[in-house]
Amino acid sequence: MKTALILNGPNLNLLGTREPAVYGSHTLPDVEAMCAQACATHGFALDFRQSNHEGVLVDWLHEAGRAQAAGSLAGVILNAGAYTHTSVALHDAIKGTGVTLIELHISNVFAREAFRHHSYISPAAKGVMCGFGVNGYPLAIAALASLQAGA
Ligand code: CA2
Repeated sequence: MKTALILNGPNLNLLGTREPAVYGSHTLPDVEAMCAQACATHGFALDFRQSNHEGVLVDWLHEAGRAQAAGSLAGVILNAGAYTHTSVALHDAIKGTGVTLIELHISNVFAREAFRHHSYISPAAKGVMCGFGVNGYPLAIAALASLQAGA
């Protein structure tokens, strides 16, 4: 069974505590439970992580690249939070490892402030999903399953 690695960036540990109009009222543990359900449906093992530190996310992407090369990882779903809009290091880590990655955002970043319209992740991602609330997480897992199936 291959693993789906779900990485969450800065401040996503605050999910459900503030800004419910933008991000909804589910907490990150709620999201992890939704992902566990979706992974069970699609035959993936789940590895779900969050960090507020850019370098930790870079290290996790390197680990993911090695795991995918070894055949144990299906791919990564990354909600890089605000690092989406700032991080050349995350862009380079995705490109450098060649890992299959789906970029995910809870909110529709294109309907928000202009500084959220540019992503350093998108050019290195296989696909991008945003604006579906936390339901985007299980939807991205389904997308990863369709990529695995060659669809
Ligand atoms: O919509 C998304 O998922 C974002 O990646 C969330 C980031 C934001 O910087 C991106 O532009 C879009 C922010 C995550 C912070 O989440 C919070 C949740 C609740 C309370 C405070 C922050």
